[in-house]
Amino acid sequence: NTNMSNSSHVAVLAFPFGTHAAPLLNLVRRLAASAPFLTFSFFSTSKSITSIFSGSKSTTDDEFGTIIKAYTVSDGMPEGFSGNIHESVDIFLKSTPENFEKAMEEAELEIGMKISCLLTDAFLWFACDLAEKRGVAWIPYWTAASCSLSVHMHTDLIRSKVVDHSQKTEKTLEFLPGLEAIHINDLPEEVLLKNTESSLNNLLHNMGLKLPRATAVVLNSFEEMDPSITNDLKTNLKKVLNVGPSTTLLSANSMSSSSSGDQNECLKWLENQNPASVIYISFGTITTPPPNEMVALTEALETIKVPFLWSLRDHANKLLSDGFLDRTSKYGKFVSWAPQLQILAHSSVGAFVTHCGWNSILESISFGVPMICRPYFGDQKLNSRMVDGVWRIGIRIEGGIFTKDGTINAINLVLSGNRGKEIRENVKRLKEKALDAIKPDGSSTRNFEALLKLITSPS
Ligand code: U2F
Repeated sequence: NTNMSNSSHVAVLAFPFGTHAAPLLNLVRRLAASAPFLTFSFFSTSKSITSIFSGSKSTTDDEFGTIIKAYTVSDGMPEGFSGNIHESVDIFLKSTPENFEKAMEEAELEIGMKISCLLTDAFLWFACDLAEKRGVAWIPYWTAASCSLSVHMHTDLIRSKVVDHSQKTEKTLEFLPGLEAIHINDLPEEVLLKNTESSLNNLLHNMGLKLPRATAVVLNSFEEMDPSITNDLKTNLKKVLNVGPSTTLLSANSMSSSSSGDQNECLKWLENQNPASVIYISFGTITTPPPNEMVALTEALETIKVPFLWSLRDHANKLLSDGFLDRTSKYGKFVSWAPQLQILAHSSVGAFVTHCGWNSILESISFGVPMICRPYFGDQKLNSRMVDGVWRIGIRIEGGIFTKDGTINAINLVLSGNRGKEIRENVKRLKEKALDAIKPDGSSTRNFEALLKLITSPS
């Protein structure tokens, strides 16, 4: 119904840190391609917009001409601010929701159309009130896994069960569907902290309380991955729509090595390696392992001389020991940014050493690559327990941190050996389920269509 859709102006509110805004923009691009009469305004900080919109302040879907226009919101940072990410997040959060409200009013004036729906990062729980004030739908997008969403939904219950913090290590979440194998110690640190102890933990707690009021909660996952958690979420939320993995992700298979994303010639390098022989290493966009772990990891690689491709930010190069780059140049390659999708899609890659950020895990599954997990913060320990103990598609590094021997064992175990074989078969099976979910009659496709219906009909 053209008239109906014509009146829809979707405001998209991004969380501008880590890998949150890019998957949200991917989702919006998919929606724009399917609903050419919608208008999308995308709100984020200037830095985030510059990085995800690759230069231009709006993006057009070529086939349909739908425009997604970017609007800048203040990040609250004083001129010349040089704090760390945690400080930046705190300052940004203090500027909300006023910064978003101001930019939304500007967009409405400029476009000449009232906002009819708020599609936001789930972190931005205040959007619940903004939407209710405007009488429009709030549709939050959870950019991580179902397991972490579940523990934030059940934070009060978990806190009531874990009165004595000394129980932390051994106790499991046997009272939560699908999370029976999770240890208290695997939880994001925010779950057990008091709300006053950090603004992120306040945010996550508030989010858990507000989400039941959302029109629908959208997840970057697929139902078949966590059926019990999905069912449990469905009993606590109005609508749960798993729409992943993103199809743009899977089209990486067809990207050519000459594409602009591979200035460092990673793919050319991979061409010269044996099938399933290379260890790909990346710790996402925020984390660098501490110096002692960098030493352990490099010593392990040098001892077994396994071919490796390592995405390592420039500032972390100094953590490598003198001469390491030269000594390993025959079988190792360092780049400051890698075309991760194409790398994981390459047949030479045998395992992914990862910090267990959700995007990395989903990408690894989508290309059937087993994982070696060294989680650092937030949802990562929880994700890694699921990878190792529930989905059985990878292993957690022994003792939780990189040691030379532990790393050698992990690499040998995943690349060869019986457990490695089982892990490889499991991840291939899960990959097939992911592919099924995004087929025309798959669960994620049906959920995506339901989402489309929600945002195209006026509230
Ligand atoms: C936060 O995660 P990160 O940004 O640290 O990590 P990922 O979720 O794994 O996302 C990293 C993305 O960056 C890409 C990679 C992923 O899409 O393909 N990338 C790349 O293209 N080239 C590189 O050299 C390195 C990375 C947070 F820390 C996590 O705990 C959360 O799970 C996550 C999602 O909420 O956000």
